Amino acid sequence: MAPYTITYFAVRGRCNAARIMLSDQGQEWKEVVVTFDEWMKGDLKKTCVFGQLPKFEDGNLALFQSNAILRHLGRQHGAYGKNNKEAALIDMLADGVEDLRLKYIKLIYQEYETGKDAYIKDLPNHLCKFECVLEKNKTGFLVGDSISLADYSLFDVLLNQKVLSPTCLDSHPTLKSFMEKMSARPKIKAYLDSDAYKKLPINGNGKQ
Ligand code: 6SG
Repeated sequence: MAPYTITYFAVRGRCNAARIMLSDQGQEWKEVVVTFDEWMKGDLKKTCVFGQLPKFEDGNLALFQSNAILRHLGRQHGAYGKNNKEAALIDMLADGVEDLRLKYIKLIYQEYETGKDAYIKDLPNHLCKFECVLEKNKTGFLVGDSISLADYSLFDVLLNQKVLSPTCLDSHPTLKSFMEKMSARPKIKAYLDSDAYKKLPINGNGKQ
């Protein structure tokens, strides 16, 4: 058993991409689920570097910040490019995904009722950037010819966009086929079909 522990709320949220990567890489991990009441006591928060979850433990290494966790796993499992130039492009793409993720999180937690229509209307302007990168690279991955942490992160964020707006990929055939190929990877498929995955809501406030 790999020495990995994820401490987080009972949501997919900011751990979904890491969980998908761990599954695809054939890794096991332990989940420590933190309830709202436990979190509100404040004892755990005090021990978190930025006062937030997720916390990820790899043996005696404790990591916070979901994207740092993804990059650590990318380095450990060969999902961070073949060289420094590919790694730089992977960082760039992962940061692009983070921009869309932040916009999505803002919608979900701050302005779902008032902002949803405008968000969906603007979504193609974000999706087309990733569509373009995938079209140019031609390998089915964002960078180089093998899967990277940026692919896992994009896959996760797009799963959420499809729930929010089921038709959003219809005008983006390359993204659609990216999603199909990622979903069909046997270990990802098994994880997405698992009860552990299905029982988790996407977000902490029930909106999606
Ligand atoms: C929330 O924002 O779940 N962490 C969140 N919230 C609690 O006191 N940049 C970093 C990163 O990438 C962002 C971390 C992130 O890792 S994730 C956190 O720690 C805090 O700030 C989204 C999520 N939200 C659910 C939630 C948190 C507080 C209220 C709703 C769970 C449900 C109730 C309590 C805990 Fe809840």
